[in-house]
Amino acid sequence: MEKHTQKKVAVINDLSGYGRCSLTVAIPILSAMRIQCCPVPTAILSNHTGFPVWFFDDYTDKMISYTDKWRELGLSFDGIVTGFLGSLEQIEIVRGLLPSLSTDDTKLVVDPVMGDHGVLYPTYTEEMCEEIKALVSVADLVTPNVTEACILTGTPYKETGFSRKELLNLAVMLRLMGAKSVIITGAREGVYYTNVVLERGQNEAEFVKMKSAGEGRPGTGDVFCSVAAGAYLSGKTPLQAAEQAARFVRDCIARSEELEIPIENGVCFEELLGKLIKSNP
Ligand code: PXL
Repeated sequence: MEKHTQKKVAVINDLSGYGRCSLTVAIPILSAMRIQCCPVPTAILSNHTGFPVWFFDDYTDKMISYTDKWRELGLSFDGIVTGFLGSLEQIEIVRGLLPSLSTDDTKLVVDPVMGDHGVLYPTYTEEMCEEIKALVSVADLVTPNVTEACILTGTPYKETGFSRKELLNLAVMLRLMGAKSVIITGAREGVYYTNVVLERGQNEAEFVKMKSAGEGRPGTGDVFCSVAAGAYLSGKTPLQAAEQAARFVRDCIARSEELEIPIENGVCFEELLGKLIKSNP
């Protein structure tokens, strides 16, 4: 028996070599939060799909053999975090993998990475949107942005102007689909970004409001999900997790503006990893 209290998390997400998203964000952030991060790659890309061109190598047909070895080794995880999934079949495979990576205490965090600003990512299809609902239905915590929450619940998207009641309804619908706790990220309210938190068993949502520190950037959803998942898996409540994640994303955007990082390069979260280390002693 190993004498440690460190948490161990399997992160099912893509490896995009350039642009700061998915695994290149999750691994350093979870590590800084003192969590052992074990990646399961879903695809390998040269860079994220917000650039005009990219190389995309789908990893679907390797994922079962890859995780079979973990099963043979008897590995299980305190948490499983899923992010960008590259094909319909892959979503089915991920659903099938969950039991072999889990114990009764494993928490599943699903970031249904599908799109932003009302538009699906180029590799995402309508069929995949349907299939991801099945993954959402078994999640302990889901972290969609407003676009993803709208797609999942069949709600017409608008860039801004959702009322608090409409945001609560979106979260309630996601919980009715089966997700235990819900954080909807990045609803625009004037110069603020509001995150909607509906915790397990609660009827009222909490709203975590942060003043925008600059333009939205790719990968901020991945940064948010990684910090929120790290906090949640360390025993914080979804509300505390959302507060820590929202603050961190805001600070990352502010620093990226200061350093004049091009928008498509995401946020320079590396500059702020020290904060995460200090906040999780
Ligand atoms: O940040 C979400 C994301 C994840 N993975 C890939 C992406 C994107 C967004 O563009 O392209 C490959």
